[in-house]
This record gives sequence, C-alpha cells and structure tokens, in this order.
Amino acid sequence: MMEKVKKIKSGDVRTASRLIRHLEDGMAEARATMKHLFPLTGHSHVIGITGSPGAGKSTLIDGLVESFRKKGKTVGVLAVDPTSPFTGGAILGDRIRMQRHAEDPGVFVRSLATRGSLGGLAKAVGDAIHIMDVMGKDIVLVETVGTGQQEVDIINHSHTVIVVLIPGMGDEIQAIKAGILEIADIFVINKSDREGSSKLRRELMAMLDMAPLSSFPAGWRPPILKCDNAFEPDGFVKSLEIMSQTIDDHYQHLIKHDLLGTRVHRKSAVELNEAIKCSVLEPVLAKLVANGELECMIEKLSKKETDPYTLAEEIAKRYLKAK
Ligand SMILES: Nc1nc2c(ncn2[C@@H]2O[C@H](COP(=O)(O)OP(=O)(O)O)[C@@H](O)[C@H]2O)c(=O)[nH]1
Ligand SMILES: [Mg+2]
Repeated sequence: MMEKVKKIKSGDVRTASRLIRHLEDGMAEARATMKHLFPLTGHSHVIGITGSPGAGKSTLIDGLVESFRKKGKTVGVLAVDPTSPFTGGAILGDRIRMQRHAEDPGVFVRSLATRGSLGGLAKAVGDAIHIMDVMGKDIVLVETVGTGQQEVDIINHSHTVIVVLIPGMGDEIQAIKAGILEIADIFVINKSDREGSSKLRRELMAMLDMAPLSSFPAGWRPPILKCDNAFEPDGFVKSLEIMSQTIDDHYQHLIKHDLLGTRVHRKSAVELNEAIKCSVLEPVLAKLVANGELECMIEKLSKKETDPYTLAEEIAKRYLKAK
C-alpha cells in the first residue's frame, strides 16, 4: 500500500493510471489507497473547462498545456465525458491530438467516461484530480461537456472555472439556463474567426453588467477573453499566453483575498456528498437490485399499490436503523 503511495508521489504514470482504472471499476482496495493519498493533496491549481460539445475545449487545453509547460509548470489533463457510456470518438480524437505531449514526463493525460453508475463519474473525477495532485502536477485541467447538474458537480472540484462559448449557438441563453454563468470565473469566446463573436461579447458584457456586484467575489468580474482561430498558430499562441496569464491571475486573486478556502469548502462539500453516496446509497441500492426487491417496488408503484415515500421510509428504517 505505502509502496503504491510512494510511487504515485514520485509521479509514476503506470501506478497512477492503474489506480484511476480501479477507482472507475469501484474496487474497494483502490478506495483504501485514496485514504492515504488524501492528506497529501492541496498542491495543484485545478481548472475546470466547460462548454458545449465541439466548442473547442480540447483544442484550447492542448494549447494551454504548451503554454504552461513553457512556464516550467507540470500539467495533468482530465477529459470527462458524462454523455458517453464508452470512451467515445471525441475522446479518442483528443488522445491522438495529445500524442505530442505523450513523450513529455511533465504532462499526464487521462480520460474518464461513464462506466457503471452515472453518479460514480463525479466521484472518479475528484479522485483522479487528487491523484494528479499527489503526482505533483502544478496545474490540473479538467474538461467537461456543459450539460446540467452532473457537470456542475464536476466543476465544483475546480478552483478556477472557464466557460467556453462560441458564436452563433445561442450559447449565452444556454449558459444562463444551466446556471453556468454563476460558476464562470473566466469566459472564453472561442472560434472568434466565426461571425458573431463581437455580438456574443457584447451580450455577455451586458449580462455581467446586470449581475449584482455580490456575484463577483472580492471584485473579480469574470474577464471575457477572445481566442483567435486555432488554425492560425501565431494569434492562437498569443491568445493562450493571455489565457494562461489570466488563469494565474485568478488563482492569485483567490489567494490574496483569502477565497481559496471558500473554493476548498465547496469542493469538500461535493466530495463528502459523493463519498456518502458511494458508502451509503449505492450499497443499499445494489442490495435491493440484487435480491430483486427494487424491481418489485417499482412494479407496486406502477400499479399504485403504494407510494415512493412509504417505500423510501421502509428502506430507511431497515438500513439506517432510524426512527
Ligand atoms: N473554425 C474554428 N474551428 C475550431 C477552432 N478551434 C477548434 N476548432 C475545431 O472545432 C472542432 C471541435 O474542437 P474540440 O477541441 O474537439 O472541441 P470540444 O468538443 O469542445 O473538445 C474541431 O474540429 C476543431 O478543429 C477555431 O478557433 N476555429
Ligand atoms: Mg473535447
């Protein structure tokens, strides 16, 4: 056990990859290892990058990796796809793209897709971030697709949240709907070679103007960065330099105004939530599934022979020894 911890601390890629795989598969031993890793965490600056599919997140991350490496920082990248039950085409494409960093020992790239339970994913993400943290990565970039609660949970593992928008998608409306606006620390308007990027910028500006000042922690109003066309290297590299600088600025802002604690608190709440689900809810559900009770209950419910509240109370009585 301690041997494993030592190896991960030294940045061993094979040990770390295996542990992440075992966590995804829900192996108890892997969870036990996490107990030893947790106290060693807290080094990394975790950055969540979210946006609709095809917004160009992976392309941006690839460029950011290069930009951070130039500054001598080590980087972990975690690509999360909550929509796909398999390691889908998009992530496969990312892997090929990330190949150019594969030889660099300062970069560690993993992808997570939904295997098993949907709820397990957010937990696996938290664990994978911890592992990269213990490996000593200065920066951990987490890519998620911007859809709904699942994704907001994942984003809650981050210190800095970047929302990537593209012109002409009605994204601004989507952003408000998904509550993404509240969690953004930095906006990036990507593919600014496309028509409509100035309009999108104006709309975002107007939206921020309307937001109450209290939504800007210690005066951090989310900057709106434009990212130049990824296919024109000079402009793109320059955009990424500015972006990585803004990311650093945000981290410094959190430290200077004592806000890191708030983020860590938010992260801890999500983590505890996930851990409770895993230790309490999931085993109970697994038992009810295994002995067929869950199916019986669903049948009874469908026939209106009982109600979900009574059933849940019965389950609670049995497993929580409450009341
Ligand atoms: N026109 C244009 N296309 C881009 C730009 N950046 C990325 N793309 C393309 O958009 C597609 C989706 O990019 P990807 O990074 O995989 O998006 P993700 O799904 O958000 O990770 C790819 O075909 C990219 O080549 C850009 O700045 N301009
Ligand atoms: Mg992607």
